[in-house]
Amino acid sequence: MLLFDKVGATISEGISLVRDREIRLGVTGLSRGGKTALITSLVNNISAFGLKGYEDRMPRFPEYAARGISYGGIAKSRDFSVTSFPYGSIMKTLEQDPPQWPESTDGISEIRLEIRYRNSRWYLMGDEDRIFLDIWDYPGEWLMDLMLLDMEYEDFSEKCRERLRVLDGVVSGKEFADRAAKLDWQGAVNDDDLHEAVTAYTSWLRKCKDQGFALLIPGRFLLPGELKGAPALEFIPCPDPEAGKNAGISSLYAVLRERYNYYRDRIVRGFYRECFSRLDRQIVLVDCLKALKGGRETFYDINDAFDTLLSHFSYGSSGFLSRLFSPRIDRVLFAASKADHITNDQHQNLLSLLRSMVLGAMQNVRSAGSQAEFVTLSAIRATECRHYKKGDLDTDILVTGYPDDKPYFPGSIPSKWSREDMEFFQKNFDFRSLRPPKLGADRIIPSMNLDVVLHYILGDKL
Ligand SMILES: Nc1nc2c(ncn2[C@@H]2O[C@H](COP(=O)(O)OP(=O)(O)O)[C@@H](O)[C@H]2O)c(=O)[nH]1
Ligand SMILES: [Mg+2]
Repeated sequence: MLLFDKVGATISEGISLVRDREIRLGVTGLSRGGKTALITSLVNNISAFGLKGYEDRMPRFPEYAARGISYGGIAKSRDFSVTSFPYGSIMKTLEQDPPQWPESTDGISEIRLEIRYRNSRWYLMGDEDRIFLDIWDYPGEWLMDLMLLDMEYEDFSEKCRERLRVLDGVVSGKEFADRAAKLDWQGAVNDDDLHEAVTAYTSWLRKCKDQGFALLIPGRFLLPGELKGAPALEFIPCPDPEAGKNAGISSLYAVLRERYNYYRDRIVRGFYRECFSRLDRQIVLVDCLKALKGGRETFYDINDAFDTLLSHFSYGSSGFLSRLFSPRIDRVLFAASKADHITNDQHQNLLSLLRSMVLGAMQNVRSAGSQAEFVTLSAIRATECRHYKKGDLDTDILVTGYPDDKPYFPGSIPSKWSREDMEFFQKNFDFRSLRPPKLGADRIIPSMNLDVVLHYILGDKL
């Protein structure tokens, strides 16, 4: 009997190996876009898998009931060099009285969950199988850096000059330009002067980011993670296209080119190899409301950023990255995050807007043979939408779980970009900073469309 059990185990293990047993899911988006909130909510909701009555929360995840899914716990990470996603401490802040939103973090983190389910294959019928969902949180800002893999220092400098020119009307780059022009590019490095120029460049990037711009390089200047203060970040683009011509090997120009190369080859490529190239699926969070608030430039910048960003998801045989590694993302989900800021009647518009923002990027994904879908999402839902009818007034309104918050109608969302709609939105939309919801006795985080996300990410693998 023992022997039989053993053989049985080996056989089913053997078969399992052939099948997908792990899904590596990347969650990305620009900082403050809602990544931490989404991962927290995913972990929280998945840990409720198998609880009585939970299927009522998953109407659009039919595999949930069909496969008898349950939660197997947080599994050991396979990569000990990566920070664990701090689920426990985030739950503590959410369960405080009053609840707090989790603090913002940067850098990569990972959490691996075990999910159990009943097998549907005839030869395994009734057996319980398991799949690991390995979730990776990484900043979208780092993703922008992937374009550097293809660039020499000269190309990088050229690209930055172009960005400085294009954005100049919105965020002046004069401070940086002045400091960079004062440096002696053919002479030896003066660390203090260089540092001031780096600081000026970083502060320009930061201001652009505050305006909602997304295509900002190098990404680590904004979110350095463990590289804070490291010499690898002490470089800047060269403002003068001719400066490299007569630069000797110990000149400032040569030193910065070398630092740039280090950044590209070690840091960016390292991120690509360790994290990005191993993902199977990807959720891209887009904070459309923030883009709308930012106005025309921001809106188009995010469009461009997604084109650039998503060109790295498309690994058709001609993609330059496919020559280097073998990425395998087969599904991308674009999610308009924080959708609890709008009423139900506006979701269709938000979805159309999201589509219009990532249209170019989408075509890349699809032509590479991957699938892409769109969804509106609230990971940690702070409001509920109710219908209000009194006299002539007939409208959807939002209510929060806090008695001192008055119900309100935030306003409507344009379904696509137009100057008039955008101006109307900026003037009239009531964008409140919402307090996080108080969790009930079941400690399950309320959300919106999380079942759609889970179906898309997990459904076909069960
Ligand atoms: N109302 C609401 N706010 C959210 C939601 N998700 C994120 N937020 C807000 O956005 C902020 C940034 O989210 P976070 O997950 O930390 O972003 P990250 O930087 O991408 O990890 C949070 O502190 C919340 O204020 C959501 O589903 N609903
Ligand atoms: Mg975060």
